[in-house]
Amino acid sequence: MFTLALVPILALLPSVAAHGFVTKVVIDGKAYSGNVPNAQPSDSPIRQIADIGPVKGASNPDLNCGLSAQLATQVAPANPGSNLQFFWGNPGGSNWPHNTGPLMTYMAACDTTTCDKFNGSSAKWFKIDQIGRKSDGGDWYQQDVMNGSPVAVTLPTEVAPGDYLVRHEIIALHLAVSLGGAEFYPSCTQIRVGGSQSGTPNQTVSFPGAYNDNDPGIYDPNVYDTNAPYAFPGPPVSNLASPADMANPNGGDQSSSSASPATTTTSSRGPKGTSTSSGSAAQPTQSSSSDSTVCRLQKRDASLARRSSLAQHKRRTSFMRALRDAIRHS
Ligand SMILES: *[C@@H]1O[C@H](CO)[C@@H](O)[C@H](O)[C@H]1NC(C)=O
Ligand SMILES: *[C@@H]1O[C@H](CO)[C@@H](O)[C@H](O)[C@H]1NC(C)=O
Ligand SMILES: [Cu+2]
Repeated sequence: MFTLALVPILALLPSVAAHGFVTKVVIDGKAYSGNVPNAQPSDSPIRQIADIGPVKGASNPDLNCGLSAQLATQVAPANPGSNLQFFWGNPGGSNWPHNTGPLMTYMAACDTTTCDKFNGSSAKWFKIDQIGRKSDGGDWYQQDVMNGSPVAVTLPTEVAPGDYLVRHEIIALHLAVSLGGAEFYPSCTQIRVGGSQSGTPNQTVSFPGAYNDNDPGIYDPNVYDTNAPYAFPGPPVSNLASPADMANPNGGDQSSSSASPATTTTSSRGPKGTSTSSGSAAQPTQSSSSDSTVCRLQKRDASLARRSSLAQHKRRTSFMRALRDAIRHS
């Protein structure tokens, strides 16, 4: 009771201690290190950002690829259906500090040039994955990132060959009960897709442009209410997304674009398809910063709320899944 009473106070403290960046991307088992923000860069396919802090504001130009993102020197080989794992952390080696909000991934063709020369501000992005809360409880998948797990994403199996930026993004919503409180953490990785497929996206967006500060999934007074469905910002998941990434088990996406058979390959989905943390028992590894204290308390808060809503939540989720399957297979 004592610690729960502290939550509103701690939430008011500036939490500058620990944000984070993409420390590593693993593509089909091959690891590529990200450059520490603002440090002397070395070769990488991950665009370096200037700071571990968030991008604030949906119309901020840095929403494109992160704070003052620089072109990266490498373009990493990949293929349709490749498995990508995004590792988030801190320059000091500690884990990602937040646990509330969605994880989303976009791609954009680098068009007329190779990706190491392509300015993403003109990129036409399509969404290939989005995950929010887990189907089996109130925790967000972002909790797994806080616990040290990577985010696993499968490239579209039909995507045409060529150079692409992969824009992987965490939106941290722990302060999103206030307008403008959302923290955006986009990161861009340059890849070269092989193969001979011919798929193209049916719909693309720009960054900035795709989000509005008033979007329900960005300004979200109900973000700590596990009963409230979450509305992902941005476009629906593209027609091109891999079937393995269509398994959005939860999150309240109102479209049928995230429909999936319940049997979708969960084993390869890492933090998305498997419950690497069972929720209330796990604790973040950091111990000293006020930021992680806030996160820990909010997590406790969320797991209390979850218990009361779990049964209802499960019923609704399985109903929605069945409905989506029916639509998808009709
Ligand atoms: C892209 O172009 C914008 C506008 O000219 C510029 O501010 C930004 O630094 C460029 N980004 C890269 C990665 O070159
Ligand atoms: C593109 O495809 C997705 C997934 O099937 C769908 O949800 C979306 O509405 C489509 N967009 C357009 C503009 O047709
Ligand atoms: Cu932060």
